[in-house]
This record gives sequence, C-alpha cells and structure tokens, in this order.
Amino acid sequence: MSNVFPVGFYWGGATAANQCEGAWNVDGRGPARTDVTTVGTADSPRYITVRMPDGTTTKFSQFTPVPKEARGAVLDGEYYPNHESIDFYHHYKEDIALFAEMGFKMFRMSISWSRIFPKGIEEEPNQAGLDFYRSVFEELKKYDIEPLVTISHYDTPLYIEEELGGWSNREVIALYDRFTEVLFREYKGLVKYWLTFNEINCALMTLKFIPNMPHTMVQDRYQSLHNQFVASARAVKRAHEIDPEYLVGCMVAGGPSAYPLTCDPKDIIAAQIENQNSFWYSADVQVRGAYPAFAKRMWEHDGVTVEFGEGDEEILRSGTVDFITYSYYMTSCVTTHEDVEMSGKGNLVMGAKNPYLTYSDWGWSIDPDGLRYTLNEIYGRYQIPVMVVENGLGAIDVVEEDGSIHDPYRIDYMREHVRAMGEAIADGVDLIAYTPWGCIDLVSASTGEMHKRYGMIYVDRHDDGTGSFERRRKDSFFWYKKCIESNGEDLD
Ligand code: P53
Repeated sequence: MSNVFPVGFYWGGATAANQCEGAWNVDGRGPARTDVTTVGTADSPRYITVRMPDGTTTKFSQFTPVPKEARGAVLDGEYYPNHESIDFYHHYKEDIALFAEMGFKMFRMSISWSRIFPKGIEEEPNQAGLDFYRSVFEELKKYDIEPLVTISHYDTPLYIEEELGGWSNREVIALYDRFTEVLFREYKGLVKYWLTFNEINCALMTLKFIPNMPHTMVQDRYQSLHNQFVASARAVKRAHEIDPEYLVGCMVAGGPSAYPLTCDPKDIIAAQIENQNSFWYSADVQVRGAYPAFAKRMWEHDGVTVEFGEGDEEILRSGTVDFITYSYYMTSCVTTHEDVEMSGKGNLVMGAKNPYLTYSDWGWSIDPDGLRYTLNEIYGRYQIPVMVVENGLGAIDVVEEDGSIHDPYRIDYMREHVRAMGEAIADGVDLIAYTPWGCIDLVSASTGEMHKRYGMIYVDRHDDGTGSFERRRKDSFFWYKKCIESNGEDLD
C-alpha cells in the first residue's frame, strides 16, 4: 500500500485549555470545575473541594454527586494540577515552534470559556481572554498550522455549574449562544474548523462509573445532553451565517468501540446496545439532525423524560455538522456472561478483558485494528469527512542522563494506529485529519497526573507541582516528524 494518505492530510496534535494553559486566575479568567479538582491516581479518585453553606470545607470524589449547595473552593494543603498545568499560556510561542518543527498542519486546542466570560453570564467578553487566543491563532498562522478549535472541552464556567445548575438548565443555551457568537465574529479569517463540544457523549458514558447514581442525576444528564445538542445545532447554524467558510464538526468519544466478548448472540446484542447508547445516540443527533429510533427505548429503559423546547426538532434538523470527529484510545468488550476477567484500573473499569489485546499501564487496551473498524463503521453510516482528533498512549517516560527520552512504546503505538488509518483510507473512508492527544505532555483528565504522559514533547513538570516547565523532544518527536514529512509513508 502506498500513498494512501491524501495530499493535504491534516497531521497534527491535540490539547485542551484546562489541561495545558495553566494561568487559571490570570488576566481576568474565572474558575472552572477543574480549578477546584485535586490530583488523583489511577487507583484513587480526584476530589472536588468545596465550602458548604455553614462555612465548613469538605471534598467529594469526582465519582460521587456534589450536593447542589456546595461551592467549589481552593483549600490550603491540596494540590490542583490544572492551576498551572504546563503553562501553555506563557509558553505557546515556544510550543507552536516545536509543533511547526514536527511539521504539524493542524493543531487542536480549546477555548477556556471562563477566560472569555469569567462567570459565563456577562454581557461583554473579557478582552484579555480574546487577545490571548488571537495571539495563539496568529502564531499558528505564521507556520501555516490550521487551528481546530474545540469551543467547550470540559470547561464550563464554575458559576454556570453551581449557580445555574449547569447544562440541565435550558438558560445555558443562550449563554453558549453568546459565547459562540463572539468567537465566530472575533476569529473570522483566523479559524476555519470548529468543534462544538468535546466528547459530548461523556455524560452518558460515565453513568456506569458512578455507582448508585441518584435517579435525578440520570435524568439531569439526559436533559443536559439534549440542551447541548440544541446549543450545538444553533452554533452550527450561526457559524455558517457568520462565515460560509466555517466548517463545524461534532466530537464524540470512543467511536462504536464495544466488541461482544463472545459470539453468543446475547453478547452481540449487548455490544450493539452499548454502541448505540454510548456513541450512535449522540452522533446521530448531530450528523443526521434527529434522535435515532432506538432513543425512545433508551429513555424508557432509564426511566427518563427528555423535555423538548419549542422548535428544538427543527433546530436539530437545521444544524447538522459538516464533519464528524472522535477520540480513539481503545476498545472494550461487553458480555452477558458472568465471572469474566475485567480490564481497566481502579477508578475506570473498561469492560471485560480482551484476551487478544495488550493493555497500557493505566489498563487501557491497545487496539489499532479497532481504529480501522470504527472508522469504517462511522463513515459507512454517515459518508461525511471524519477526523481522529484524539489518540495516543498514556505512559511513564524516563529522562536519561543526557536528557534524551526513549519512548519506543509510544512510537509502536502511533505507527500501528497510523497504519490502521491507512487501511481505513484504502477501504474508502474519507479521513482528513489525525491529531493525537497531548502532543505535548499535559495534565491527565481522569487522574490529574502529569506522569501519565502522551506527548512527543516532554514537559518537566511533576505530580507534586515541581519542575521547570522545560520542554524536551522525545524520540517519538523525531519519528512523527518523519511520518509527517513522508505523508505517512515512512513509519520506521
Ligand atoms: P486521560 C476517559 C476515557 C477516554 C477518554 O484521558 C477520556 C476520558 C476522560 O478522561 O477523555 C479524553 O487524560 C478527553 C481528554 C483526555 C483524554 O481523553 O484521562 O477528551 O480531555 O485527557 C485522555 O488519560
């Protein structure tokens, strides 16, 4: 197979504001939930630290519901890794120069909503926040790197979550309207590709991580998701009105990546339902503009009612996305059988263990064929351009005495996933971009750790908050550079 990757294929990398920018309270930025979330590990959860109405302080595991009256608070003696992250806010020029050196054609990043609207409810945006992203976009333009901008990546202003009840409150749609209106007007000519919400399906996927979730929370999550679908569709329409050149996509976690553990038809059905619930439900609404037929049964099964506002159906229909993107790290196995070995680690159990796959240090399966498989499933259903906007191996890296970082495990992971994408393109999939996650080391979303590293660029920053923020090229940096230079041909 040769020359499978089309000319103009967008090779790049991906980040999110709250996991890399730091500068959490600089230049007028308001707090987000991650700013009151402590560091965790693969086996011990991150905590959300709060002050209660009576003035006492306490903390709640990220896997338990936080009471409505609690207010996020930064407490002495706790460590909050997202406060400084890797300080991209002050290092973006250096970092973008390194991306350019690797040959990036695209850089996926997100906007911190509370940098633009500190509480989310202000009438006027915070100019310093707008200026920061303008500078980043201008810097990218210097090197002909196309930004791919996630408008909301796990980053709702804390005020909206606490005082307005978050996305289950329909009023938040209007706040997102204002936010996106400002972005689409402000960055005309600097940005072309937008994503409305990161991993929009996460609210449903993570239902299974919270044991005994109160039913009101399940109901809330379905309603929040509906409100986000509406907000997303409105944003797609608005973007096209403001600039017909804008292309807007959705971002759905994981792809249809659940396998049946056995060929027992009961397992086949169980895996199909898992994929419907965790992937197709969200992708169908945004790509086809309507809920799929199986949604009604899901709602009945979970005992929820999704409230539609007037005109919602029409909004969903008229705000379908131009392209679809997803994150792909692993596949999981579903079974109706008992006594099977489970995969995953501590906090995140990832289904039954697949005997044909190996697993990362964090218990995530490594499955390049699954990438080809999901790409075919997605493109087969929708026939619109697809991007893989997250992929990668979270691993422990060692800095040698001479400063070099040998990460053959990451190179192997990436090589096999690039090959799998090549196969999918040869299968006919219209794949247009690959932006592996955490192209520069950053704070892990699930554990808050620094030492779960994904980058091709190493950052001297550690789980206890020490480190110089110095950037270093790993072996994978040079490998990826060669891969990009050869448009995916030279993978040795
Ligand atoms: P971390 C869970 C499972 C798969 C993807 O994850 C996930 C999550 C939530 O953590 O999220 C995405 O950092 C997400 C990124 C995140 C990345 O995967 O836990 O979009 O923000 O960092 C990797 O190893």
